[in-house]
Amino acid sequence: MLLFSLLTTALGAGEAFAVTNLVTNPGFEQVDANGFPVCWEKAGWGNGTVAIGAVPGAHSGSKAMQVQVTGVTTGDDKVMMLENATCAPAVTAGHQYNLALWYKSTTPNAVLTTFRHDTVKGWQYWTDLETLPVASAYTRTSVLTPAVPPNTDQITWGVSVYGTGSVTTDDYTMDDATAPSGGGSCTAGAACTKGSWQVLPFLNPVRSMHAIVLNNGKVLLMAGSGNDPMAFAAGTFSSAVYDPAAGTFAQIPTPSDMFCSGHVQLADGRVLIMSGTKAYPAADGSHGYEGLTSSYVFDPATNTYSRTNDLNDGHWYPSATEMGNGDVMSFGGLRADSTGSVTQDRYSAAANAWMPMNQVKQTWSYFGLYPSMVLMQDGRLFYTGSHVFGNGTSGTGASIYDTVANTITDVPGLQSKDTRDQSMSVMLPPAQDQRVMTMGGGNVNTNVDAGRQTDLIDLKAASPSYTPGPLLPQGTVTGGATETGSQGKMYVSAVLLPNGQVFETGGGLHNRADPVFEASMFDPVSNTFTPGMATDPIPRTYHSASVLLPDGRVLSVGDNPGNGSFDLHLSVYTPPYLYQGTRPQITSVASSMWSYGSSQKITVSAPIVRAELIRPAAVTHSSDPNQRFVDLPLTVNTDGSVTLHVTSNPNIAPPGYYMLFAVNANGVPSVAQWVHVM
Ligand SMILES: [Cu+2]
Repeated sequence: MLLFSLLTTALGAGEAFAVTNLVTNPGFEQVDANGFPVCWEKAGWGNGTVAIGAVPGAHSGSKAMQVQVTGVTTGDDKVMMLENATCAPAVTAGHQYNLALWYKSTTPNAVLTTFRHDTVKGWQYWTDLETLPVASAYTRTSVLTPAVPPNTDQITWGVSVYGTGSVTTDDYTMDDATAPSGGGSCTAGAACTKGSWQVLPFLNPVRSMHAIVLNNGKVLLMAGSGNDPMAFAAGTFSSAVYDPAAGTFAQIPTPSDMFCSGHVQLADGRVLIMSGTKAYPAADGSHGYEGLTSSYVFDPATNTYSRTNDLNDGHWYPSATEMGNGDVMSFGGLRADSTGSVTQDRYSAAANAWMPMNQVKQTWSYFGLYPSMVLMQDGRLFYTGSHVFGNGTSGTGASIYDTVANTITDVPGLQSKDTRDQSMSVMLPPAQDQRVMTMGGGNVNTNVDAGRQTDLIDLKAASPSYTPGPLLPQGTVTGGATETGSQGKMYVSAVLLPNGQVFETGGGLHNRADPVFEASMFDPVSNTFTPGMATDPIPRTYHSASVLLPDGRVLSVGDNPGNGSFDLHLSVYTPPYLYQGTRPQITSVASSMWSYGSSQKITVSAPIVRAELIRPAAVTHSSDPNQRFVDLPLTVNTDGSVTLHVTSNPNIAPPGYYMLFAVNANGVPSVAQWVHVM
């Protein structure tokens, strides 16, 4: 099979360009175990008798595809590209496409038909483009589509036969007529460099402050009582699973108040949830928020929670970090009596249970609320200094915990440790480089202006220390005023993108007030921000979250200002890379079970220059210490397939499900495929 199939089309006055063919397996040469061409499907309805499959007598190569129909009086039978994220050609709304194929036909009742994938409504019929005249010898037909309708990200097409006869087709081609240079010539105006936001036409059914991307591409939105004392008093706890592909929600029975719990995906793809709210503060001031000791596992396969054994201590606002062996360590938060927890809890992957107190090493140190604890390549944990509610911890405000020696060592260099409340820390791409960045932050108690400071650290250094990074770009606040001086943001969202950049969005200037409308891209290679990305029209301050979707876009949810309301709008950011020409597609993954140190073979629709694994988000309160981008060094084989080299270090890529992206030279990523690293 010709993987990087290029077709030369005459454009204009004899000018020839090499144009990328968007069709996967365009000549049917690649077949599955049953001999049926991969990335193609039989479709249709009605009463005819039909035979559809690969046949010899190809226009080129050894296989063609034939539809042979007898006795049809109602309905049709089709040969079409498979309607899935991998096989269906990706398109850009507003663009037109040249579709062409070779065919022979004995029936006048055959048309070239198209279907489109609506980002809200799913797959649906688009239009019939052309009737194919009867032809006894191979004939080429070519047609230009209308402009692709809004909200369309993929199309499929093929031949539909609605009368008796046979049609044989081969050598399909499709290219973007709007961007004939095949990438780099963006026609989407400002979106070409800034990206664009879409506020979805439906609302989040729950007041969720927790967003967890599941290994089926859906998003678990957990609210619990949703920071609503009335819901807590009524025992009304909620969560929902959002399906970005269908634009639908499933409401999930929620057995406990998971508001302000901790969460992380386990190695098997289930989500471990720990603690939550035992009590809101008492009206008489006799106690503050109290943390549950209960813990649950959410199973994406059944959309159900099941209870585990209890934690050794309450942890309201805990951290949760998956370790290289699949265990989960949890620190900080508030106990059942509302005081700070100094108990380290550890969930054993082998036992599928929280370990008894006497089996977990203890330092009896208080790491605060939602302390961001990042797993280092040597198995130690880096407390970045990102936390929630007030000042940083004593000392330098950042530290390294050696889980084996059971020692805590202060890390120097974090700027303004007491105004990093609801800053966000991310391990920068690639995880192999072991660099962490901490962005922004404020202080809900002093309520000073949130800051612009960022800090960078190289955890591979013998004695890691933070160094100041570039200042966060400034945006506008309430009323459209431009930020000045040292004004920045807390409630920062930082999302690792498949092109290796970090998208920074949302936030606010003060405690549950004054949303900042600003978004930027951070490039870990040049250590610079590109300011001026399109801004989310919805404020995203306290209890907001942003996550990378498997399609390469970013979903933002939540906002819980000081008046107690909760913004239920969802918005989706389309980064500039999705306007830079056609997307490469991962057309096959030899195995979806990946072991450490292995080599993995994939095929792609067009040349790629980079591939990586991105761990799905599990974010709340600007805290997702497990977020990481694991580079996959690649080899392009002589047959055009690509071999990816998987890290041998589970501390670089803790076990679990990852989104596999392939990226072309324009920085355009594929849609992700899920792989299971064990
Ligand atoms: Cu909160």
